Amino acid sequence: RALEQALRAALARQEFELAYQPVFDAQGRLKALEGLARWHSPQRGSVPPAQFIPVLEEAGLVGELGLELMQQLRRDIDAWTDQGLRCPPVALNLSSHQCRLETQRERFLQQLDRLNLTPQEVEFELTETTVFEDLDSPDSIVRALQARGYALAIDDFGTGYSSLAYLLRLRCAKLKIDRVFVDGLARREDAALLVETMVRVAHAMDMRVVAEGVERVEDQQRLVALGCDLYQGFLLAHPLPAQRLGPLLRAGG
Ligand code: G
Ligand code: G
Ligand code: MN
Ligand code: NA
Repeated sequence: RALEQALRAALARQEFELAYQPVFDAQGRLKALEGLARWHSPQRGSVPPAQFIPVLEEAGLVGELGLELMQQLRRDIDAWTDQGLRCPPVALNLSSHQCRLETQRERFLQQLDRLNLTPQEVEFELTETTVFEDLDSPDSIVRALQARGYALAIDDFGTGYSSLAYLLRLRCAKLKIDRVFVDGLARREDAALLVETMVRVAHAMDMRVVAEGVERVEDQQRLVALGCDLYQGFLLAHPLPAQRLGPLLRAGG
């Protein structure tokens, strides 16, 4: 495919960057960042990850992207540090396709070591496809990350068919409630009931709850009332390029 060829070239030319979406607590303090892949192609312009991640996955290249983004993260953290800025932990998304092969898992862990990305600096977001396939493998990347002290978050919670089952198989630090439950929450009693239940379950298992896709003040107010811990969404901040995070990081978290 033409797109696949273009993506191979883009990886070789290091055309991918991370954008960082801030995550805040109810008092508006910066608590985390989510790193999101961005491809600025000279030929195609900005291509959304929803278009290129599946192609990279199919082509067996999403692991390469992951390694590249870790390097990008190291550079960005170093640049912030040089400017006297301190950043909260940055969460990277982990795709099931990037840890299928033992060689991929080894390269992933080696890259973390080589770049000296510590658990204070980086966390990982997993979806249930990632978790279940991986946990069945004898040298699971997810277990290896946990053993090394990296915080894990369950992403897009509530949208898969087996979300509750994996709470039993893996202890994570954070649970990220998918935006389908957050959108219009203030006017939807059914959604509010589900969010309330998810918060109760998460807290009982000693997890912090992150609401994703917060777009309205009234929805956030409802989330606060329901006991969510952290908030992420266009209402609060869009994903930003590293150079534009300065003022936020200076304000401190
Ligand atoms: O970045 P949004 O802005 O469009 O991201 C769309 C989707 O792509 C999300 O589901 C997100 O988890 C996924 N995504 C973004 N960046 C990465 C990445 O670096 N690795 C993986 N595996 N998925 C990513
Ligand atoms: O699947 P994941 O949770 O990693 O997806 C993150 C995606 O959600 C990114 O594409 C990001 O740009 C997008 N996103 C972040 N905040 C909002 C929001 O408030 N509304 C919507 N619709 N998308 C959001
Ligand atoms: Mn995510
Ligand atoms: Na998500």
